[in-house]
Amino acid sequence: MTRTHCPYCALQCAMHVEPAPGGRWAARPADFPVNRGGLCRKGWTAAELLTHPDRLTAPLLRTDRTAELRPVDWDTALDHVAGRLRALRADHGPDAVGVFGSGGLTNEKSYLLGKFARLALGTSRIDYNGRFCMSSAAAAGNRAFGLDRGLPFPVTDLSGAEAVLLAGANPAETMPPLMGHLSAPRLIVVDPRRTATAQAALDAGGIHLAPRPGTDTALALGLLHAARAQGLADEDYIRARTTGFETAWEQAVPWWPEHAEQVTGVGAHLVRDAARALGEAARGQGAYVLTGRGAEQHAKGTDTASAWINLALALGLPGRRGSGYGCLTGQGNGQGGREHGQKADQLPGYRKITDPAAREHVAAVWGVDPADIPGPGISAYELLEVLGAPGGPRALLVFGSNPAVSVPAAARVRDRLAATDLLVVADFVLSETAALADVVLPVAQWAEEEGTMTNLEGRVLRRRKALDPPPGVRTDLEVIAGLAARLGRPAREFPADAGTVLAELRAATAGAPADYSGITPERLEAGEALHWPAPAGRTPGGPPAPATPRLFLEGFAHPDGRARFTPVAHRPPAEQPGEGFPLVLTTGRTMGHYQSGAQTRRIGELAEAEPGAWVEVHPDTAAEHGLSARGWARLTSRRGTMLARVRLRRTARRDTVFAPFHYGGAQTANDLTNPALDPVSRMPEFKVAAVRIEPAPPPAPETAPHPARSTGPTGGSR
Ligand SMILES: Nc1nc2c(c(=O)[nH]1)N[C@H]1C(S)=C(S)[C@@H](COP(=O)(O)OP(=O)(O)OC[C@H]3O[C@@H](n4cnc5c(=O)[nH]c(N)nc54)[C@H](O)[C@@H]3O)O[C@H]1N2
Ligand SMILES: Nc1nc2c(c(=O)[nH]1)N[C@H]1C(S)=C(S)[C@@H](COP(=O)(O)OP(=O)(O)OC[C@H]3O[C@@H](n4cnc5c(=O)[nH]c(N)nc54)[C@H](O)[C@@H]3O)O[C@H]1N2
Ligand code: SF4
Ligand SMILES: [Mo]
Repeated sequence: MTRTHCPYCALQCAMHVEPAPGGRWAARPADFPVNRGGLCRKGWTAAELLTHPDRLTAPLLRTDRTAELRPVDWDTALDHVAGRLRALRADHGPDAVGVFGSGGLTNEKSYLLGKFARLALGTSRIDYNGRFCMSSAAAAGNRAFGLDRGLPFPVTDLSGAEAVLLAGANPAETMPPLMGHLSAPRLIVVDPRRTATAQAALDAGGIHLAPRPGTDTALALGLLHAARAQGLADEDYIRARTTGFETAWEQAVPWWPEHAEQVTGVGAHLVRDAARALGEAARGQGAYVLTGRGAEQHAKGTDTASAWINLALALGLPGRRGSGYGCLTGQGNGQGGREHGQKADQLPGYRKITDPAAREHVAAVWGVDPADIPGPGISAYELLEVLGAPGGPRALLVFGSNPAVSVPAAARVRDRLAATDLLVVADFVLSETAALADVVLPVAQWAEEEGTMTNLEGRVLRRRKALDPPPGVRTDLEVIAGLAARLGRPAREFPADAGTVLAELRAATAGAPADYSGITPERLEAGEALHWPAPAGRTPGGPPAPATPRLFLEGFAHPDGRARFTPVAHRPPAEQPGEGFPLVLTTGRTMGHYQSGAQTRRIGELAEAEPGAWVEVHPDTAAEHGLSARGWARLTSRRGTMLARVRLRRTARRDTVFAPFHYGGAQTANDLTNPALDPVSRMPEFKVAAVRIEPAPPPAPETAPHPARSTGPTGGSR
């Protein structure tokens, strides 16, 4: 029995992995303050994929895109990749190669991948799927507090609060064990849909605000207006701990609740009630404002996150014990993944790639000249959009993402992936993206490797190896090391051992905002609560310097120690419903599937419970468009179409439909979504697209999202 953490979301529930009958493995919940012995359905079934027949166990290669992928040995695969990369670089320069990483990768992998891109490939073109996830909240957090750590406090703090406002988060489905910490007497859920979370709030006497998608900025301005009008702004805190309130307030002045109602559709009385509940809690037992992807995944996501932060600041929440603002990070290592250099503009430890002192520090650790480190690259969608285009990368290496399903305007992006000269995907199954690749590299899964993950509260955790990977499979670190060696880098620069990489990561982040230098294997092994910054060194004559479970209690990370209000104005979504596209499509998650579904669609119990895409529609809207309950519908936006089964919901907004993005083939919600990008974070507008909907015949079997279509030699059908 090995204690480790779940492979999926940022809660990183603790689990034991142990052998089960028939050569299989099982996951059982373990005690840990975050999950308190609970797991969601995905966690319980996570071990099933370890021995799944779809598991890839040999590299796959084709030298011609019209040919089938064929199994080859590792030397053949890696030699081929390195040879092609060298040739493309020689012909088109180092930026002809792009790298696409993931917030699912361990800290060690994120770090080594960033170093690999900059040193072994010499490319600036690296970015990752966290751009689609955390970037707006991270940008807003940096702006307000001078530092971005999703939750600047442990989740257990939430239990003591009197009110918690969740803006665009549905943890009852996306992080079920978190609900155990959301026992505040006043839970306020902001979501266009009556989600399981919104229902839980209502059942417990809380409030559900259901704005039109894309109008959170107006709603947050309305709440700020209502809170101050009711005398609930914390004027002392504003004076002592912040700057910029007056200009931010000017933006809120016109947003009396009746005005906010016109834009958001949320009744003015509810806006006042919610403002009062939150403001009174702030003066009582404490209050929290938490944002999720519903508020952030917009072409104005950074400003919207700022609007929610402004509300929290006006009520005096951040940097106070028992109150606060936080963003609920999503992927398993969504936090650590955004700190260690796979983001286009970043070096390890949250250092800026444009900062000469940062470049110098990291170059010294890497043993290179600062001038050898390329400058900033371009953001995830922009990187994918120019693949194979003049000046764009001609090759792409993908580690831990399935963009063919998960990026906006996905059909267009699949064309770009097909336009590359070389597509290399490291994965443990033949994802939709791997199926398009020239080379697929089969890698080890979570329970087969060592490493560290940083959960949503900034706590660094050990991922432990419970079993050996199947023969023929390598770890991501071994793959990176193997390629670097073939590109002429000395072996010591790219160690494949996670412990060695962590030691280097600690040195590279020493003194940085996300300082991991005190995160030693011994302290991790002892189960110490290591929330970064965790600087090396000892307290005088005593134990190691403490880590930082709670940030900002003494002051914010700006030089003057004050938090910044950001003046934000409401602006409409990039695309409005209108002629030919009368409805708003918003997208997100359902309990039983994870992200692009590459993993969870292969797990029997989950696939049976949620076999295909569905669309949530109000019965009146369904009648108006000729749809019947459980019948199939075709949704069409300016970018593409999808098929989904109709689910009628009386609680839905009449102007909005919702579909999960967990399916591929003809059921790909992202074929419809809008790649309009936020000007600061470069986050796409996943949460608002104008669509029409009509009845449709069921999808043809070959376009159904394969639960487990076996392709390649190692596949098998279930
Ligand atoms: N089951 C499951 N759990 C997961 C994941 C998964 O794929 N499946 N993924 C993990 C990851 S990476 C992430 S990022 C998190 C995401 O976790 P959440 O943020 O909770 O997930 P979403 O479903 O994307 O979005 C939350 C809600 O936003 C609402 N919403 C849509 N538009 C708007 C809007 O304009 N304003 C507001 N206020 N709300 C809006 C949607 O109706 C949805 O219910 O979940 C993590 N956990
Ligand atoms: N419409 C819509 N689209 C969205 C969103 C939305 O709300 N709506 N949310 C966005 C968000 S928040 C996110 S985070 C993205 C996520 O979307 P993706 O980036 O596609 O994430 P996953 O589906 O988790 O893809 C992970 C892939 O990598 C593999 N994998 C998992 N772990 C590892 C590993 O350690 N190493 C390697 N080499 N491979 C691994 C898995 O098998 C899988 O094929 O989707 C975004 N897309
Ligand atoms: S809530 Fe997240 S970490 Fe916990 S078991 Fe479910 S998927 Fe895993
Ligand atoms: Mo995410």
